[in-house]
Amino acid sequence: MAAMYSIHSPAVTLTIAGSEATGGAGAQADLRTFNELGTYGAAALTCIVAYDPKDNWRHRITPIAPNVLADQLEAVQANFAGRLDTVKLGMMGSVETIEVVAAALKSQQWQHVVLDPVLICKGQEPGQALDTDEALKAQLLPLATVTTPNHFEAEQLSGMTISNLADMKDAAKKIHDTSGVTVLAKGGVRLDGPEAVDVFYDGTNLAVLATPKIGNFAVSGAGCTLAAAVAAELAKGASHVEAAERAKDFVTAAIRQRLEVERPFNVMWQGGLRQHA
Ligand code: PXL
Repeated sequence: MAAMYSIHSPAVTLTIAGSEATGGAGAQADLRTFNELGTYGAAALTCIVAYDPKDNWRHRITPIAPNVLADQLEAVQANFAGRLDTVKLGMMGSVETIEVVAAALKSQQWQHVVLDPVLICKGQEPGQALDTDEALKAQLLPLATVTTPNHFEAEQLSGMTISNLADMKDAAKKIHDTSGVTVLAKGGVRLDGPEAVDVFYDGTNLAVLATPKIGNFAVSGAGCTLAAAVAAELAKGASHVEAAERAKDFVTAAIRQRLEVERPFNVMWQGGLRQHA
C-alpha cells in the first residue's frame, strides 16, 4: 500500500519571538519566512505587541508570563525531540523572558541559534527596551551561533559609533571577537550611499553583501525576516555565508514586494521571490 504521507520531511525551525498583530514583524513575519523557504515553522511567543493608532502607533507591549513561555517551549521541544536543532530568537521584551529562553536553550543541543538582538523596535521609546539589553548580551549572545544586529544594535553590542562601512566592518569583528558568534550586521538605510550594505564576519571570512537600496525608508520586519531566513537556510544545510547571502536576497525581494500601510513604516511581504505574472 502506498504511504499516506510524503517522504519529503522538511527541516523544523522554531522562532521564539513576539507577536506583532499586523503581521509586519515578529513571529508572523518569521513563520511566513519559514514557509516560503520550505521549513516547518513553530513559534513560542514572548510578548504581544499591538500598535496604538490613536497614539502615533506607539508600541503597546504585553509580556507573556514566563511560565506560559516555558510551557510553549516545553511543548515544542518535546514534540520535535531529536529533530529540532535550529532556533531563531527575536524580541524578548523582558529579563524574565530572557532567563526562560536561556534555560530552554541549555536544555538540549542546537546546531543553529540565530539571535536577532532586538534591543528596540522602530517607533518604540528608546529607554523602554534598554533594560533587557544587558541580559540579552550576558545570557543569550553566548548561546548564539549567528547574530544579525541592525545599525543601532551593532553600535550597542560593539560599543562603537558606526558611520560608514569601515566602522561596520570593525563593529562586526568586535562583536565576533568578544562573543565567538558569526555576525551579519545590517547597514540598511542608515548608512549613506546607493546600496544597502550588510557585513558578514565569521572569524575568518569578511564579506560585504550589497544590493541597490529600494527607497530610503526603513521597512518594518526586515530584521525579523533576515534572521528567520538565515535560520531557515541553515536548517536546510547552507553554510553561514551562504545562508547570509540567500537571506539578503530574500529580504531584498520582500522589500520590493512591500505593502503600503497606514503606520509610518511599510511592511514587507515574504512572497517576494515568487514569480509574478
Ligand atoms: O522589528 C522589531 C520587532 C520584533 N518583534 C516584534 C515587534 C518588532 C517591532 O515592532 O513588534 C514583535
